[in-house]
Amino acid sequence: MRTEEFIQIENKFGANNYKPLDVILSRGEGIWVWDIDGRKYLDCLSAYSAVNQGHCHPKIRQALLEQSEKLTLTSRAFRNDQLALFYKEVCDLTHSHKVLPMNSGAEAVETAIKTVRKWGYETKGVVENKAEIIVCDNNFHGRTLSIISFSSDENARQNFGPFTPGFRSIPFGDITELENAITKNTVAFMVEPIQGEAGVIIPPKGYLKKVREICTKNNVILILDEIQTGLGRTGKLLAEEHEGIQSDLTLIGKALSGGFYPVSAILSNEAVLGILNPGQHGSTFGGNPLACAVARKALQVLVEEKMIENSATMGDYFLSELEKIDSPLIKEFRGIGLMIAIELKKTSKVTARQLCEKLLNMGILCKETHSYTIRFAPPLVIKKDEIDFVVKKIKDALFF
Ligand code: IF1
Repeated sequence: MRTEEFIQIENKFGANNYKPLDVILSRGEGIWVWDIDGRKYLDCLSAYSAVNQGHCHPKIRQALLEQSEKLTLTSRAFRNDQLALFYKEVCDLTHSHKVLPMNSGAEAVETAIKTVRKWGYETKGVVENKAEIIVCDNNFHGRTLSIISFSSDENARQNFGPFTPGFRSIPFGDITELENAITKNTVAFMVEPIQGEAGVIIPPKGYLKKVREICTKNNVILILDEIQTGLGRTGKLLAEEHEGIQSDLTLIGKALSGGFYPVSAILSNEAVLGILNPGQHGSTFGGNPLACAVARKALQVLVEEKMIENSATMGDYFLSELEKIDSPLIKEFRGIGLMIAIELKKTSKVTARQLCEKLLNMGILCKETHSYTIRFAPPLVIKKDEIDFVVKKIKDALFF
C-alpha cells in the first residue's frame, strides 16, 4: 500500500483525535526509523520519551520474547515470578519504599490522586470529601476525565464536563502562589519538574527545593509527575535529582518499558502507598509478568549502557551547538539533558508545524507543541556526530 492509501483508510475509519505528520513508519532501530518507502529518519521525539533506550532495543526485545514464551498475564488474583523482582529493582534504583504498577501514565496519575485523597482523610484528618490537590497552570498529566478536570487547555476540556472537583491551579514556578494556595484541606501538590507539553518550561533554580520545604512544613504530599522527565531524559535518572530532593510520590511511565509495552508505576515513601488496602485499587494488566520482565530490562539497560550520562553530556552539547545558530526566526533555545525546545518568534511568520514538516522532508522527525515551539528529544543513545547531523538540518531548515 502507498502512503496516501494508509492515510485515507485512517481518516475514514479512525477517530479524528490526532493530526500526525504524514509519514508511515514501519521499522525502527536505535535513533533511526524508516518509512514504508525505505526512507530513513532520525527520530527526535522518541515517542514522547517512551523510547529513551532507542527503538527496538535488542536486550529489551529479548526479555519480551523470552517472557512471552513463558507467561504473560496472571491478573493480580495470583502472584507471578516477575513482580517481586521488578518491585525490588525499581525501588532500589529510585530509593523508594513502595511501588504500585499500572499501565499508562494517566492511570499512574489517577492512582496518585486516589491515594493522596485517602491519605488526607485517614492520616491528615481532612474533612470527608473536602480534599484539595494543587496543580500548575499549563500542566499536562494525561487525558482521563479527572485529569482534564484540572487542565488549563480549553481544547482538551471543552464539552467533556461535568468535571471532577477538588483541584486548584496556580502558576508554575511561583513559590508564593503555592504558599498562598495551601489550606487545611490541601492533601497534595502535583507538578511536572519540567513542563513538557507546555513547551519544555524549566522553573527557576531552587524552585523544587523550596516546594519540597513548603510541602513538608504544611504536611502536604509532593507528587512529581516524572512520566516524561524521568528515566534519564533530563540527564539524571529522575529530574528531582537536579535539586537534590525526594518527592513523596513519583510517577513514571513511558520509558519504563523502552517503548515495548505500556508500563507505569507510582513510587512512594512508606506512608502514602501504605494507605491502600485490598480491593481499593488495581488493574487487570498492572504488574503482569510480561510488563515486569520488560520494565526490569528497560531499567537495566538505561543504567548499564550509561544512557543517563549520555543524555547529560549529549544534551549539553546539543544545546550549545543550537545556541550558535543566529536566526531571526528564533526567540530562544532551552533545555536540560536531551529535553530541548526551540521557540520561534511569534512575528517570524513560520509556524512550528511548518518547520516540523520541512524537517520531516529533510529526514528529521520532530513535533511542534503549540504554535511556536518545537521539542527535540531524541533517544538517549544519540552520539555526537548524529547531533551534528541534526543541528545541520535544523540550520538548513531555518534558512529558507
Ligand atoms: C498524547 C504531550 C508529551 C505526560 C506527563 C502524564 C502523561 C503524559 C508529564 C500521560 C503524556 C504524552 C501523551 C501524548 C502526548 C504526550 C505529550 F505533548 F501531550 F504533552 F509527551 F509531551 N504525565 N504525555 O507527558 O501519559 O497516559 O499518555 O501514558 O498523545 O496524548 P499516558
